[in-house]
Amino acid sequence: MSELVRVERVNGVAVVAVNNPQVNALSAGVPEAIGAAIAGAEADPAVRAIVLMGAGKTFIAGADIKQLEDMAWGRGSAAPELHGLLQEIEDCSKPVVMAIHGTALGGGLEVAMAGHYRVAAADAQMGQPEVNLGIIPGAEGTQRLPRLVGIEKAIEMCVSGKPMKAKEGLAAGLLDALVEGDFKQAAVNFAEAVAKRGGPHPKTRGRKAELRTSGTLEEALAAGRALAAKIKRNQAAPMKAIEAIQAAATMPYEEGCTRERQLFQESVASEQCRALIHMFFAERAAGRIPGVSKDTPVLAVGQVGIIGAGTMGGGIAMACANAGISVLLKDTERKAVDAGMATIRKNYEVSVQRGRFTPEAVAERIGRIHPQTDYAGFESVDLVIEAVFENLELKKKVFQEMVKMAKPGAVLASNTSTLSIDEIASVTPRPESVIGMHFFSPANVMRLLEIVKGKGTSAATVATALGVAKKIGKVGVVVGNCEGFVGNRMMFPYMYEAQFMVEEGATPEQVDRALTRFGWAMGIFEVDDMAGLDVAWRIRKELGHFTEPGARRPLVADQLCEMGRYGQKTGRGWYVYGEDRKPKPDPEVLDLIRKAAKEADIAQKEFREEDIVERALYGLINEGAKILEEGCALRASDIDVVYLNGYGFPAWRGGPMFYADTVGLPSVYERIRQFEKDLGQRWKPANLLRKLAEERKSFREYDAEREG
Ligand code: 3H9
Repeated sequence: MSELVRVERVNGVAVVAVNNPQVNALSAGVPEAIGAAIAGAEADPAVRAIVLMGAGKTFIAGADIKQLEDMAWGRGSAAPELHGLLQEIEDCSKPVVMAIHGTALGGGLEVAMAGHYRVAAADAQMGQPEVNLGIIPGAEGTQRLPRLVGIEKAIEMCVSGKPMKAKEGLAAGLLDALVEGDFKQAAVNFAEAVAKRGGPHPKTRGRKAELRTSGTLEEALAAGRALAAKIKRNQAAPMKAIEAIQAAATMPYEEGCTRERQLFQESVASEQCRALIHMFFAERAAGRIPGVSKDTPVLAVGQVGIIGAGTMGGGIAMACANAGISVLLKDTERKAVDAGMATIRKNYEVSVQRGRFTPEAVAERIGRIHPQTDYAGFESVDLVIEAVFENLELKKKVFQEMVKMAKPGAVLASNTSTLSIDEIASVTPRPESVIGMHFFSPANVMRLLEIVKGKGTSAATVATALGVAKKIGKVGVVVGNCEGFVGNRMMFPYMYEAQFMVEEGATPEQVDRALTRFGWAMGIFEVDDMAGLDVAWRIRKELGHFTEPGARRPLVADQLCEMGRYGQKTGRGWYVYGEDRKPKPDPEVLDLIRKAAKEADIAQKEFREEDIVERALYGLINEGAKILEEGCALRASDIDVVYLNGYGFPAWRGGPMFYADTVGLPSVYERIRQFEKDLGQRWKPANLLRKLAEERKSFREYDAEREG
């Protein structure tokens, strides 16, 4: 018997444990080994029932995504052929009990649904997350799931990709029991009981009654499509999943499976699938840092000190409290701390209203946050995060205090979005402990955490920051200490090109419409209004943008700030905002733009949507290539992770650098050269972009060569 599956006998029950670390994926050989183990147990007269479970920390987490990636890129691999295996399991003459702990995802849940019974540990989760990879369930998940949980729930699970918790799974009909205590023994006990009770044991594919909806099938499908359009805008796979579920409801089982297979094959061959699989591995690659290994010492952070109870400090406190970390939240004055706590309470109230948390869970979280005006207790925390106003002198002063109060070895982090970590570290005697932890607003919601490594930052400090990121549910991306780090540095050329286009004849809403149609969550003018125009204004001054002789400078943004039009918070910015807080075009702003353009003698022209997208995005991509070339980002894929998780770039386009690859770097480079000729020096192409274009390589190939 292959090592991929271990079989043991507990009384009259054969326990088959899938053993393919790290997550028991259905890699080549695993389905065959499961099939052989089941067949062996069925043939063994001493076996009365079979339990299938996962060895290690989880049940089966799905098909091997490396194999799917090969398929998506046409590299010859095929999806695991599970049809035969699932039928054999379901047709087994002895009861097969699927015992789920950890996660049963994708192909893992599909295997589980072929069993006659399913039991799970209380903290187990089950889901069909294939849409997150741009595909649909390909091993009859769209056919068996609705037969267990009904059409509506199946649509919801396959469209959202979100896993279901065990308790909900039991209520929905996906599970037969939750088990407690010794997991394996409990599953064996269950298997012995069903074997004793005798057959016939239920086959999921034979069920019909659950192919139900609360209204008509058409209504359920329409609701599913509306959900897909809302939460997975522009994505093809969720719509295909609904089509496959429709087949389950309207066709005999085998025909439904054939339809599912066709739709699966279509989705796996798509650009969206390649982009989303790229992002799956990009997020995991971001955690691999040269010089940081499993042996690097990491502080197990159980308590955090946060300095500054404003928007950022409060959001960071909530992110930590949500993850069970206790927080000392300090500000200089009682009024400031009280205001911070009031905002935190208000935010949590909204979560309760939306059903995200129970009032008890909120009380527990708030109880973990301790407001204070002094440094009491800071001597025992492992991590201090400074989140005061974005001003270098102020931050230096706070760091001088922090280093005195914190215990030796504690990590000292700054939430700066633009300032130099090396400058900040220079006022402390231990730069090895200083690091940037740049959260994105709202910090309790946004997944991105830019981890800024200064020149003195130690590997242990980086490892601790990455560990905290994971613990609080963020994607940590380690970046270098360049101006604006990765995200904001790239944002500026993107934002300025948008403003220049407006001066040349486009309107803010036209630009925003083009960008949101491309897939961005929001247009850049709307983003600017949300972040506050004063924020970018201050950074422009601080970083000395446009000081080069002859540099073109946007004409309107400063004027809007001087008029007190800071965006949403003042009700006016690039747009005007009413009660509903929705942006509306403001003729006053258009007049201002046209007047400024006339005075500066800027020629006016018509912009097509594709011109807008190209110019804005190529500004972003060219800066990304410069960042990569300077080593400020370790990989092109890290930049993609930053843009997806912090800036609302569409996941199904795979991030800006991946998008550039799909256009082709030679064309991107040629277009940027043309922009340089037409629009000037600021469009000088990055050397790395030129080099890759000349070698006809992609950013993905660049990353792969460097990873070795
Ligand atoms: C599918 O099943 C299609 C079917 O319908 C059948 C079609 C015929 N394959 O995330 P982590 C690796 S589609 C290969 O850090 P965690 C991962 O890259 C699939 N590798 O751990 C990482 O490697 P490394 C549906 C996988 O504890 C390591 O395992 N299933 C796979 O935070 C640890 O991962 C999914 O979409 C895989 N399936 O989270 C599930 N999964 O250390 C995707 C993980 O070298 N996976 N790896 O970087 C997950 O959601 C999380 O990994 C999981 C564990 C929750 C399981």
